Amino acid sequence: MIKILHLSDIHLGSGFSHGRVNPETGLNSRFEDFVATLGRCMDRAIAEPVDLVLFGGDAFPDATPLPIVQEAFAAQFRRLVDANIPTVLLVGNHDQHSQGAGGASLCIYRTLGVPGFLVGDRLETHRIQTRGGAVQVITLPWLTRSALLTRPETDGLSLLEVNHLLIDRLRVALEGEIRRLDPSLPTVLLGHLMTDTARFGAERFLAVGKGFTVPLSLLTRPCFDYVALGHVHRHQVLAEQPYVVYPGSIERVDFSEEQESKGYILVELERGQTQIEFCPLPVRPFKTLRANLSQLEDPQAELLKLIAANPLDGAVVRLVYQARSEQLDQIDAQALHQALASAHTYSMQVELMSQLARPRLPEMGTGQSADPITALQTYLDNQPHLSALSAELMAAATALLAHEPLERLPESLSTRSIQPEIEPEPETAQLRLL
Ligand SMILES: [Mn+2]
Repeated sequence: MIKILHLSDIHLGSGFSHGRVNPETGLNSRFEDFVATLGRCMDRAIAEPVDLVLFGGDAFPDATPLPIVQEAFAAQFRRLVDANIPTVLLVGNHDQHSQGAGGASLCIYRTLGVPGFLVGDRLETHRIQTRGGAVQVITLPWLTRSALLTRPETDGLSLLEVNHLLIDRLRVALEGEIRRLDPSLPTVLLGHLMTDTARFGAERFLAVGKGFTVPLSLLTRPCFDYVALGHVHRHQVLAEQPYVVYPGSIERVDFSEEQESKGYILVELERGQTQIEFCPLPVRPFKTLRANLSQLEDPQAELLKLIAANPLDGAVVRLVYQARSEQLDQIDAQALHQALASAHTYSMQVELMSQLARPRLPEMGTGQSADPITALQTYLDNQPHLSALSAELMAAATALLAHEPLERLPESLSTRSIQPEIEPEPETAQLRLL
């Protein structure tokens, strides 16, 4: 049996806006939180001790972290070198350099020849000798289109067709690695990727459009004894035969992770009978307090009651309230600051009711998708002042999408002036303590 600690999505150096300067160290408190939490993962790896540490990618917010951030990361992982624990560092999308190949923030560990450290920046199989025996680890870093396809291959293809082609290429490349595996050894696939069945956290917004989605069926192969994933910040177990697991991020990167438990995975790897355990980390709570004050006589009392009803000690807090503009005089900001003082940091957001914009196109709300023609038709249906032009606009759009050259601009479009309806943007007053 081989004991593994699997952690992912450290994002060291992010979330500074939720911290404050520690006067004793001069450092941002959220940076100190992240370092302490990473330290707890290392403590556990060494105390067990585990035979292998797998890092699932996204060490930093980008490929060029500040030296102090690099140093803190290195100082923690260095402890594994001292404890003779082999470690695989996988390259995530945030670790890649945006231009060309190489240059990922983690490649320095290979360049320096750190004993026992492997960097996974390509699809490759590593055979690693551990105290618990030999293990094979296939590294599958975040793949971009250029890693698998050349420009002429994708010319003229739709995004969907490109994604199908990418998956086909990945399937072939992965098959090549699988055929060279030693079937007598336990095997781990370590991948930084989005699967088609993952429940998204913040990464949905961070990574949109930059990568592609890998079908779970590509990962649930009987040749794997554990599939260690990174990328999605919310911990989840996607399959059990074999286990396919996102440990999630080790710290809350932002408020989208307010409700998520944070932790790492302890794995007991054995051919056909792998066991896993999610180990929660005691991370700083995030707390959103919401109130709609617009119908209330005494908005200040309501806010103070809301704050008092919630334990905020040491939490990163945001107070979001809706109010009418004439109510703002009734709100005593100084008293709110005092009431929120036990929070680690806090911010306040006011949403002014009278100015709240109506949904521009209710038919096109979240979760809806439409082809361009349907979207344009919906837009025109909602713009009465354009109704006279609607037919011509639709015809012109249809021609454009069919790549038919427009002989000339429809006369009405070139001569008439169109007055767009101007909607006020929602007015949001923001107070944020850094
Ligand atoms: Mn990622």
